[in-house]
Amino acid sequence: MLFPPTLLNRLRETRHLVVLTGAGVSQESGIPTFRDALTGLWARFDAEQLATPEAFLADPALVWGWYEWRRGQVLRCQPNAGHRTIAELARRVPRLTLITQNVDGLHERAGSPAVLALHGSLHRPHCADCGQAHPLPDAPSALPDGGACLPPPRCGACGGLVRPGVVWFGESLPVEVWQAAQSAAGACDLLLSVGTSSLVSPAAELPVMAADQGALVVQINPAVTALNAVAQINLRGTAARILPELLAQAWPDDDAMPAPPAQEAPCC
Ligand code: BV8
Ligand code: ZN
Repeated sequence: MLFPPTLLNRLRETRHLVVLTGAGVSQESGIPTFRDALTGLWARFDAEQLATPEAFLADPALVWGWYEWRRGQVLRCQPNAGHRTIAELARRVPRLTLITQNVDGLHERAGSPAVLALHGSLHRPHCADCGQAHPLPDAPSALPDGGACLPPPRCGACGGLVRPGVVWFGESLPVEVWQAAQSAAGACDLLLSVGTSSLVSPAAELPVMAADQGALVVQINPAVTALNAVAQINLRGTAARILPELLAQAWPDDDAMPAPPAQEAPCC
């Protein structure tokens, strides 16, 4: 795919690039997106039902089991060329703010420095009562492929239930992270939205904020989304295919992307 020269010029000349990612950027690492139907024990639920404080209250072992199952899946996966290109982009432009809706930690594993994780992380659980951080064993407890209910651990400080360190539907985002994301969207000259359906707020407001203050908004997604109406440029394709190509066309002379780790293949 040959990219429009305006895009390549803007990428080379950007003073402040914002990259906003969703589940689609991790799809080629083998992690299903939120639109993909849940499997195994969770097949009878949709993610938006399970990712709520109400669901955890109603059945802590079901929800904790789901998050430990997802953490296991993520730990068996590798960042893909999309994650790695975003990390490389940060070395090519004066300022890059990476904002993600993902809780998988693959951007950090790909070498991206400060990641604004709007919706928290699978790897940072804490007590639901006193908030005390709860260290997790690296390897999640062995769960059958289809998943299983797993009682959450108890807090070492107050004995309360430990919950996943993610933002559930109906919960507000971490204030500092959201404020930093808003100010970046309000100050950038170029915003790349990669692999998000732009259905979840307030994250979906960020590209609109950027467009309203004059930034060029570019979407990378194999499907049409609500963002097609906002973005000036819509690149139809997958993150791990389009991003490396975009970098190579913007900086044709620079040495190519760092080689991917040998064993890169979708894990699950
Ligand atoms: C809040 C962590 C204040 C947990 C997540 C009614 C109308 C409007 C809004 C609301 C409403 N009712 C409630 C709300 C607010 C609600 C909301 O937006 N609901 C939506 C569903 C309508 N938002 C909230 O509750 C937020 N908090 O508003 O607080 C408040 C407080 C009290 C009361 C009211 C308000 C909190 C939202 C955060 C929830 N937590 N995750 C966990 O992970 O388990 S959200 C979770 O879902 C993800 O983090 C992500 O944000 C979202 C999924 O979206 P995407 O990442 O975009 O993924 P999706 O699968 O949808 O799409 C993937 C895309 O990738 C597709 O377009 C596909 O085509 C593309 N793709 C696929 N493969 C590839 C690809 N692209 C590139 N390459 C590929 N290979
Ligand atoms: Zn506690």
